[in-house]
Amino acid sequence: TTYNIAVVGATGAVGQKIIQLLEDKNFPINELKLLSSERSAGKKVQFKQNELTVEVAAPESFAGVDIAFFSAGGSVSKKLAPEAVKHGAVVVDNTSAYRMDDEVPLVVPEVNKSDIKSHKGIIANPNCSTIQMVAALKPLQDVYGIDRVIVSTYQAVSGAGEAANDELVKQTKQFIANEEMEAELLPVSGDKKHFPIAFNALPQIDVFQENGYTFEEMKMINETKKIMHAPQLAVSATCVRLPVFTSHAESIYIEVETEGLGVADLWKVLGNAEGVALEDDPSTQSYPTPLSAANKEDVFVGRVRKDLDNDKGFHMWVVSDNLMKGAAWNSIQIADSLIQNKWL
Ligand code: 11C
Repeated sequence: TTYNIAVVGATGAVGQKIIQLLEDKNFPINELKLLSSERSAGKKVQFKQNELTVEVAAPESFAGVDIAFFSAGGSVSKKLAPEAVKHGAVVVDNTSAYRMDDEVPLVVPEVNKSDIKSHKGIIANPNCSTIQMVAALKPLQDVYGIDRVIVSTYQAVSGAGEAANDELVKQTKQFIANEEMEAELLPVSGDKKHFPIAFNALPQIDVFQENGYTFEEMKMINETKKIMHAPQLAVSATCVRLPVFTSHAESIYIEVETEGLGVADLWKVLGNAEGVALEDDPSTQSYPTPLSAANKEDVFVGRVRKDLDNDKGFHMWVVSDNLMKGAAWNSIQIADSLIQNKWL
C-alpha cells in the first residue's frame, strides 16, 4: 500500500529534512504534496526523479491526504491541522500548538509508541531538546526508577530556524572583520532585545514565563512528564543557546530510586536501549559532540558518572541532531508506527 503525504512548511529547516528522509527511507508514497505560506509558494523542490512545486497551504489542500506533517509554526498548525483532520488526514504536528492538549498524544516512539493508538487525528512531535532527553531517560526509568532530573542544555541555532543560522554566519564574519556584530533575531524573534550569538552563550530560548523560566525550559519540564507518564517526576531545566549550527547537547543530572548502582549498571541499560548509542570511554576520549552527532538518527550518550556525594545521583552528556531525532526523524518514526500498526 502507498499513501498520500503532505508536508506543510516544506521549505523550512525541518520540512526539508522530512522530505529528505521520506526519500532516503523509501517511504511508501503515492503522492507527495509540498505546502507552505504564500511567501515560499512556487519554489521548486527535487524529490526522487521529480521536481515538485510548493503550493500555498489551504484547507482544501488536504483532500485525499493520508498523513500530513506540519512544521510551519504554531499558528499555521492551529489554523490548518483541524482542517486537515476534517479532510481525513492524520496530522503529525511538529509545533507546540497541541502538545499539552489532553486529547493529543505526545510521542517519542522508543518511549511511548502505544500512546499513538488513541489519537483523534493529531499526534504531536515533542520539542527537540525534550525528545533526546526522554529517549535517554526512559530506559533508565523503566529499570531503576527516576525521582529527579536537572538538565542544562547547549542548543544549536538551527532550533530557531534557518534565519538563526544566517545570523550566526553574518556575526562571525563581522567579528573577524573587526566590525560590530548586528543582532536582529536571537535570542527570540520579536522580543525586546537581541544579543549576538557568535562567540557567545545566551541563557534564553523562547520567551520568559511569569515564573522566571523560559518557554523552552517549561516545554522540557511539562513535555517530559507527559511523555514519560510521570506527573510526579521532579524536572528542572536551564536552556542555553550556543554558536553551534546542528545538534543540541545536554548535561543531565538524575537521581534514581534504586540504591547502590554504579556507572556500569547505567551503561548496561543505555547500551541496549532502542535509538540510543552509548559513546562513553574516558580512556580513549570517547564521547559525543554536536559535530559527531550531526545528520545521525540516534541519541548519543557519554560521560556517565556517579555523583560524588549522592549515592543515587548520576550525571551524563546527551547529544542528538535537533533536526533529525529532535524533529524530522521522530516525525517519520511516528508516521511509520501509524502505518505498521494500522493506527491511521
Ligand atoms: C529551539 N527547541 O531549539 C527549540 C526549537 O517547540 O518545536 C523547537 C521549537 C518547538 O529553539
